[in-house]
Amino acid sequence: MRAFRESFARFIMPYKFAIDEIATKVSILREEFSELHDYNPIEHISTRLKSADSIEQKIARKQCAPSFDAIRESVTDIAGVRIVCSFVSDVYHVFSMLTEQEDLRVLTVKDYISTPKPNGYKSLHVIVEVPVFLSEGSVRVPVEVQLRTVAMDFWASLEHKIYYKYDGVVPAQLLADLTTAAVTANSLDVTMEKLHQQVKNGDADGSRPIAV
Ligand code: 0O2
Repeated sequence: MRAFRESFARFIMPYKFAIDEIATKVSILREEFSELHDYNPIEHISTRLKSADSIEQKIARKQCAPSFDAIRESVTDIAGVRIVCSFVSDVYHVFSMLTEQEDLRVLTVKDYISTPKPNGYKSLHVIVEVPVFLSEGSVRVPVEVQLRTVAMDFWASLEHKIYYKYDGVVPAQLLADLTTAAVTANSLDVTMEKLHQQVKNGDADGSRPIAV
């Protein structure tokens, strides 16, 4: 058991460092925007390292062999970073600024904003591979970056809590209400984006625009 724990710690460590690398990149963008521009597209960022239990559930679902090599190959969201932006346009802007960085390699992109999940879930997911420099050389580590607006994040965190509370078997009425809430969140995003563009372009009342 002790040997397994040590192997697991060695396995998980690069994922933690990869999260640190991405979090630093996002912090740099955020700070640069704060210093040089009068507007910041990033509201907040959070990170999570998948727990051993959660990895176990995922490999069971994916029918992946329980070896570290197989897990490394097929579970690409052990390291997770979530970036929450004010507006939908910011989500795509931050996505471009991040994925255009030369040391990152984009493995997959899932755009649940342009194509939401049937339950209403919206978010832009990208798996990027980041180099991590260890004492014995460098390794490339996948990180799942989720980018979404404040409204999408609000909806997704409540939906996540409800899903866990009911252990995945959510009553039909609650599911229907959640879908309605997703439509409302989307309509808020559309309105906020319109207001943001109006203020940015200075066509709200003809006065000099300030950053919002
Ligand atoms: P947790 O607790 O966040 O770690 P794949 O990894 O591509 O084989 P998967 O996992 O279906 O398959 O990939 P996908 O669709 O990109 O989803 C990965 C993560 O997105 C999930 O991780 C959630 O964080 C989030 N997500 C996806 N769908 C939903 C949804 O309907 N509601 C909410 N609230 N979040 C969602 P985990 O591992 O499931 O969970």
